[in-house]
Amino acid sequence: MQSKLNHSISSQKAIHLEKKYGARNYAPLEVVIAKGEGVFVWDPEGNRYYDFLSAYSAVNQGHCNPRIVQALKDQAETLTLTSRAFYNNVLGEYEEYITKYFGFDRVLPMNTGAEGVETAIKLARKWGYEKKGIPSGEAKIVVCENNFHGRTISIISFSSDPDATGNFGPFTPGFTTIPYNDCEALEQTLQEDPHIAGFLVEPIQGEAGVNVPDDDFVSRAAEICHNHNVLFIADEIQTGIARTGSLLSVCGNCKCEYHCQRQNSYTKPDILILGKALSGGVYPVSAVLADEDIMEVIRPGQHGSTFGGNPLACRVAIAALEEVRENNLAQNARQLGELFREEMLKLEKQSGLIKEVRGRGLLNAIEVNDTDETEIAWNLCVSLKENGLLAKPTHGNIIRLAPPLLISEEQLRDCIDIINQTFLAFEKITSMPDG
Ligand code: IF1
Repeated sequence: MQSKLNHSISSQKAIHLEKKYGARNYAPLEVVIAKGEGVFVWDPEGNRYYDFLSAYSAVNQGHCNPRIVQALKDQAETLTLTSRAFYNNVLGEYEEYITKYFGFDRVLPMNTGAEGVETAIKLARKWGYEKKGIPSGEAKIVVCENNFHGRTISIISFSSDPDATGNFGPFTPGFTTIPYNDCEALEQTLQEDPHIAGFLVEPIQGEAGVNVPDDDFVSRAAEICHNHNVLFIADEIQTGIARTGSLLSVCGNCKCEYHCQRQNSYTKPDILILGKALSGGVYPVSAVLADEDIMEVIRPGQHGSTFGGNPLACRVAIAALEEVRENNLAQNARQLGELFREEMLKLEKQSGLIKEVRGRGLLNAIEVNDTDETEIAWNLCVSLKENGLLAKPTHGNIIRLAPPLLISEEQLRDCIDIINQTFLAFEKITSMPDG
């Protein structure tokens, strides 16, 4: 029997207020979250749900992770923000920690993922002019169709999603688009255009619907970039921090828990962009990592941010990364991800609702046999919610399924049962003559 959460307004009131006073830039599932702990969230009425979105892979370490929250509390009572006009006693410690953790010389700390991507674009362009010798103003960045890298004007300038670009022009020039997972197109583009500074890519496309490329796409793309003196820029904002079963998704299928420098399956990006779970969902923290020969092109006064690298963000990020390592979250994501896809493939054989199951680690998706009009995926998510599991469709008919990485096998099997029962019951109802 659930018990109402104290001091919270009702779900109905919360939805009413958002609809009355908020910009309409989202269309949420009709559920109100008032509390989060680990893999669970609760609504104001005390109903408990498994969170299978994880705030778009920001709470890999679980909601309100105790170690991360404690780090936030301790630092919040000591020093929150100094600006970079002065040194502080935390940033250097964090910079040493994160550069050694991921194996890079230097880090440029920012706040949101989009700021990290913008920073990487500026860094690549400047490197292109000052190191590669691209003529001033001519630098190009190659991106992939169906990319998602954020919502700023420059980033949507290279989006292929009409919802992301419609009536937001004019757009930033200097981007060339190729199909995703197409190394031949990348090779041809880099051969034809000597002014390419970088290739910006998601190792797995999240928003596009968990598009998993060929196993060798990342390593081949990086090699093609290096053959043409082009920077390989990995956007691991959603796929990184253990989400896809290794510390970074560019670690490929290797079996190491953390970094794969010692394994030949690791493709080290020239520029690595992190965000989301870099803070465990407790605070906006993003980071751009690169080695000295690239990062040195940014000099004092040429880039920055008021909150970038603030003491609060640094302490939270150290705790978030410690949680990943000490709880072997990458290994858990890999092992439970294999179990999850195995069970979903069994459901696919039983259910006509499922077109495809795909993913890596605990970043998975079910593509529903659906047309945009029928909204089957949306209605399935409503049924999942009623059965105690929260997920949301992306691009109409794809249900992304991404629980916090500390989920146990017992909890995951509980969720697999919920998904199985929901899909089979839904199919029975909708297949009835008046369904
Ligand atoms: C929304 C999903 C979208 C990202 C990658 C950069 C960013 C994101 C690979 C920007 C952000 C968020 C944004 C949020 C929904 C969610 C998302 F894929 F995760 F589901 F949109 F594609 N690179 N992704 O995934 O980071 O500035 O948001 O911190 O905008 O609706 P941000």
